[in-house]
Amino acid sequence: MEPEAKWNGSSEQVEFSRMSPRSQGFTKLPGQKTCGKSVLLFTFVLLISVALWAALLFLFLTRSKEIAQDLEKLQESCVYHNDSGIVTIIRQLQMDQWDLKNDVPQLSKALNKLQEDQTTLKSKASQMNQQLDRLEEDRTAFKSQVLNEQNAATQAWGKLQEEIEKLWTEFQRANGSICTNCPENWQLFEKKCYFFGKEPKTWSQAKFACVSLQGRLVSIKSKEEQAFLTQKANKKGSWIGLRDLDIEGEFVWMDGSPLNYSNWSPGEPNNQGQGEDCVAMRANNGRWNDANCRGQQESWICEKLATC
Ligand code: MMA
Ligand code: CA
Repeated sequence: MEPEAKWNGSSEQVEFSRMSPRSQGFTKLPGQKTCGKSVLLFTFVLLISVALWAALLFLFLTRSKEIAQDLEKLQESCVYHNDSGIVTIIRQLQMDQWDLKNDVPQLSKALNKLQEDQTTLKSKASQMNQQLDRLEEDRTAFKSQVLNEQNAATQAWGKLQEEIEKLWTEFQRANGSICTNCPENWQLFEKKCYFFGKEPKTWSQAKFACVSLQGRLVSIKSKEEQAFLTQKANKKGSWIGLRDLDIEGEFVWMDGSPLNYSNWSPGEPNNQGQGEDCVAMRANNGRWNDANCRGQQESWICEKLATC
């Protein structure tokens, strides 16, 4: 910068630029003095620029040497760093990879073993399932066998009781201690005779009809007697001798005995409409229902003791 400023700002330069166009150029220089000055100036400028160029070259060379040294150092440091850091990591990774490679056969062996175990367990599970199914079948079969045997035993026991009853009745009859005579149109069951009304009546009408036949509306004391009456009623709704006239819900037989055996229809007695105090056997199955005493039933059943 400095040499340039000197060059531009010099008095010779100013003077040179003030010269007329005719006086410019060496050949037409007006005097010896002016030519000498210019040569001096030119030489001086040349020297200065050579010096400057030399300085610049020197600076450039020095700087590039420094840069080269720096680069070398940097390279060395990189290499050094590579060795101690990245290379170590790479080595570690390689070792890990090696270890893993070593582990692979063991792992695949273990996997195979596990697969075998799984297969074995699966087959064992299916065997156990089969066994369980068989056991379940056996249990069901055994249960139904037990139930069958139980039913058979109950039936046998019932039959045996019937047989004993019959034998006992026969024995009493033979002995003369049991009466088996019933009037015409009355039917004998054990010690009693039964009459089955042929026309519809209210409960009171039925009661009087029985009395007029020297009997009373039937009292049922056992399931055997009930079975006999259900069968003989022949699918007709029939009044029986049971009512709760005095105390609601307290049913009493016409013979004055309490209600021990009963054969109510499901949901009965329900005293429907608060007006059901008399009991009838249902037509379809003979089971009992409390009904309105003033309503009619197709039939009614009287009883009396058999005579000798
Ligand atoms: C009838 C009547 C009742 C009996 C009910 C059962 C609707 O009334 O027979 O005495 O309890 O049926 O549903
Ligand atoms: Ca009822």
